Amino acid sequence: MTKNYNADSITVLEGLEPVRTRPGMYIGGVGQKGLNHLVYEIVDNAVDEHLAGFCKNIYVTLEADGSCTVKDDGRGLPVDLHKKGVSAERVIMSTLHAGGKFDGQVYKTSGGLHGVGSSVVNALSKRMTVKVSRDGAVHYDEYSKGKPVAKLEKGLLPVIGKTKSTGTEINFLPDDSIFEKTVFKEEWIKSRLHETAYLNPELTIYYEDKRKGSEESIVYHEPEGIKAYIGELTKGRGKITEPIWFKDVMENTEVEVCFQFVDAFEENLHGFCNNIFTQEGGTHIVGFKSKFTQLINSYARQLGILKDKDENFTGADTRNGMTCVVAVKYPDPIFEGQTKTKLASAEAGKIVSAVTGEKLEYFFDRNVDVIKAIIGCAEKSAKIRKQEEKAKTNMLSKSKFSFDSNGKLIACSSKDPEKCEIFIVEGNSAGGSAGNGRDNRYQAILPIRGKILNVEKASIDKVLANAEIKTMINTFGCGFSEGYGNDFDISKLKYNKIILMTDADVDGSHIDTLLLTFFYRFMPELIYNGHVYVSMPPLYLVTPKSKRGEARYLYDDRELARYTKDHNPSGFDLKRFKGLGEMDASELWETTMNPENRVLKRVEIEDARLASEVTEMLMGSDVAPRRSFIYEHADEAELDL
Ligand code: 28F
Repeated sequence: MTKNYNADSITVLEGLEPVRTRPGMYIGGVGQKGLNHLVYEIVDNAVDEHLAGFCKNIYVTLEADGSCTVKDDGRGLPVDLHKKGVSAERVIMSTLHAGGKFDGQVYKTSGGLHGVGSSVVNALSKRMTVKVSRDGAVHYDEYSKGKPVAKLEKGLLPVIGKTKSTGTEINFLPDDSIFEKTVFKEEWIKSRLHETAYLNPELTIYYEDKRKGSEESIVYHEPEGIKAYIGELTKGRGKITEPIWFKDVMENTEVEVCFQFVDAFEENLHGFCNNIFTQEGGTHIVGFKSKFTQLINSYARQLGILKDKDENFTGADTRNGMTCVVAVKYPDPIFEGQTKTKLASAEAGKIVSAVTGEKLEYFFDRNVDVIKAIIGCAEKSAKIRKQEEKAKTNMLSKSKFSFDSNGKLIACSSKDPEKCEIFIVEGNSAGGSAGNGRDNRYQAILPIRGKILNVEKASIDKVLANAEIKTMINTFGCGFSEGYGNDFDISKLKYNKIILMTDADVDGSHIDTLLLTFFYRFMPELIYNGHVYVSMPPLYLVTPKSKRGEARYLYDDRELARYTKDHNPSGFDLKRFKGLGEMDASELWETTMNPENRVLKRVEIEDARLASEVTEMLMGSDVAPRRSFIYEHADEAELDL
């Protein structure tokens, strides 16, 4: 049973000011991602109350006024007097890192970015109201930009009503002086809520969007838990096995795994720790993978499928075609990595490995046909791997794969990777003017002819045979990883920025998409580490008829609309740029390449799972939505100041 918290069990640090001056430190960024993080933060607290065993329902509402309301039916935040002489609720909401100490039983969804708590959301909200139902009364508090507004009576919250229920309700309106975008992106929020429901089978989450034009309400309740999640992830694929599921608790750590083999040439493995999607993996994933590989190899030998002289299947062989969720509930986890989503707690890995061994041996001993089907997948993938290794070695050995860029690269003079940037330019004409307009000390140009290969479906030897792909691999210098060998080494990357500079039309966005798919599939770390950018050439040039005014470049239709609102249409000439080739070298430099005033959008794939769906979508039939997707989901503009 969880120890009963009350006011004096809260350790507090002072002040919310740092959150408003450096919000990126606390929620990762003030773009779309940071905005959505506010919702996750509050929802996570309600989920913690569920994990503690007291909350069954959570209500998430995107209000018509742009605010968000989250409500749960847990015990209700403590409101009694804290030793600081004010209500515990106010201490929790208005000081950083306020929170209970970990007593081992409570699985907090906190750790790194995740556990900053509701006080950060409060600091970054223009308005926040808190209603706590407990002890028969509804207690009310209100804040503006983190500063308390409601008057306390002898340190206690005003009571605004009577109630028989218990729970916490928080409404917050993001502060538009901090966030550039204050419109929540519902697909990310819905995906996260659905994922949370899969991970917590006894929880029901009621989602409602009341905003004009996107009204909808959905109930997320997945009593089948991650078995249903696997069913969702393998929808429409040819099934090789049924979902295989097991769950156990060992040393106060809950391990739950579900996987299924499908007839596809890919591995799809998601890890979670205390409901946090561990995008960068960690010990729980390593523990599962190593045990699974060991088991498949030992069964393959026991069944005489692998002979003594045969080498073992590699890990990747045994997981080819596997879609899997590994979810652990581990008290006081340690997270590491670029986005604090890599579980570092070694103990967790050991426990996952032990539970996996015990449960799968029990299952495979009683389902020989299933283990045989799984081994069959491993055999198929080992055969293809060996063929590809052969193809790759003779490809590498042939001088064709020499380390030049087939003479197409317009190199820069500096060799300092930190300073150098490379523009991938569509077509030779634009390449020409980019070559003349650039700063040749730090800016290299790689013109690519027409469409590059669609790597989404192609096999590795076809990919390596493609001239454009080969040129890029050679030019970047960091190799690539195609899933088996990991020959990618980001420390060898020769450029700090890889900038896609294509026409702002359908063809250009198709090229962007093909390039992004190539990077995502073969050099994902380039994206994770923020090296990939999309340039934003101007769409229009407005030249006032009267000599007094000066010509101006406009970068999108919104700027044009604003310009035409402030200037009468007959007073200026409007030129629409159809492609980069229409700009001469100095225009291209001034508007799109000069770090002083260019606008670059950093490509950042927040969630590998969604990204792979996105790559599917991006590789779909119609091209149009691609450019909008790339710009809509890229992070805020990287202004080189
Ligand atoms: C709308 C978002 O935040 N729900 C929450 C609780 C309940 C307790 C609690 C929360 C004490 C010191 C950590 C109540 N009674 N929904 C929410 N429900 N926090 S947040 O306690 C805070 C702890 O800091 C609670 C007894 N124990 C805990």
